[in-house]
Amino acid sequence: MLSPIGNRRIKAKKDAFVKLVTENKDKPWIICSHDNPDPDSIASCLGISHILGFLGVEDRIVTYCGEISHPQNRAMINVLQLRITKWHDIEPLEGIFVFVDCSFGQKNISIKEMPRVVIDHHKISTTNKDVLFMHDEVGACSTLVLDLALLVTQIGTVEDETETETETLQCFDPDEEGTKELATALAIGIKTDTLDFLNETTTTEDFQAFRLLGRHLSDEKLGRIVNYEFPPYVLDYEQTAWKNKRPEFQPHFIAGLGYIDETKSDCIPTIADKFMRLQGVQTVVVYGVVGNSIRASVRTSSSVLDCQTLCDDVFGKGNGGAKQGIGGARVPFNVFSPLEMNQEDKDLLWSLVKAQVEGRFERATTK
Ligand SMILES: [Mn+2]
Repeated sequence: MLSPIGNRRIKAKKDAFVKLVTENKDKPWIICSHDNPDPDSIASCLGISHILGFLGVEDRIVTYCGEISHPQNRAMINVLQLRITKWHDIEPLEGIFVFVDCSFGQKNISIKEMPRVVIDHHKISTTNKDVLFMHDEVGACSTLVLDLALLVTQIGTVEDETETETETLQCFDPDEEGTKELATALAIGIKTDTLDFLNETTTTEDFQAFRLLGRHLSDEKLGRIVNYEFPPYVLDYEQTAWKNKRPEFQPHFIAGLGYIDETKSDCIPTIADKFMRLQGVQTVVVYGVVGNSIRASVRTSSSVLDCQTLCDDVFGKGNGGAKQGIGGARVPFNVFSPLEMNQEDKDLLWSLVKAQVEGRFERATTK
């Protein structure tokens, strides 16, 4: 048997979780990610589904709202052949809801059902006595889910010709089919949510979990996901960004991409990350108009610029968030929807957006 990671809070709630599942194993279980799932929430949902299956729940579904648009996340789903269904595509379901990598009453989950279980690693402000919270502030939800999978065991029987023996089966079993894929998913969840272990929320438990997973994952599949293929439009937009750059702001970099289709909006963070690697660049803002709002990715490694302040200064307080030099913003146009404008008005709007954003950026970086 593999040793658990040793998170005390997960251990303390394990029995209550197993009891709840066992008592309700004949009901449907609905495992919900936050909106726009990331690798950590996808892997954690998959892990919870695996644990429920081990405990005898047959009817279970993993679901989400929003989009899975980042090419790496799509690669993860394809390479590992994960089954995850859009909330809108499933029949209205009655059953037991589990919220994963998020809690209820938050902006980042559009599913409004009340969960019976919450498993999360973010700060949680809401509580409810009817909800089983499995929570601790570690670097990734995947770390907590792996620990739970290592803690959950069952007595099974093995038969041979002469006798029946009982043995303890562990939910996370490297010899079981599908464990390699689960281990690969959880490893990517930890790797991305901790920003390769550089994020200040990273704990020793995240390292420990990753080390254990490293022994049981598929190297080949991990490689295909880490070095994911990206769609050609990323290069098109990269070219636009390069052409629209404002060299006079060096070492700060800003580029507008114009109007971007919702399904291609992942190119904004992808390009921002790439341009941060440019020699001499300290700050990057890449922005465009997606649907009914301006969307931006903000990055800085500058010792004098604070990423949150930069987001606030350029895009307005309350329209963006940042931590650890990585941020983003979304500024809605409200009733003035570019989607309903003619080309002339759209062109006018874009030049206005560009002048405002870049003017504010100049003031924010030179103050
Ligand atoms: Mn997470």
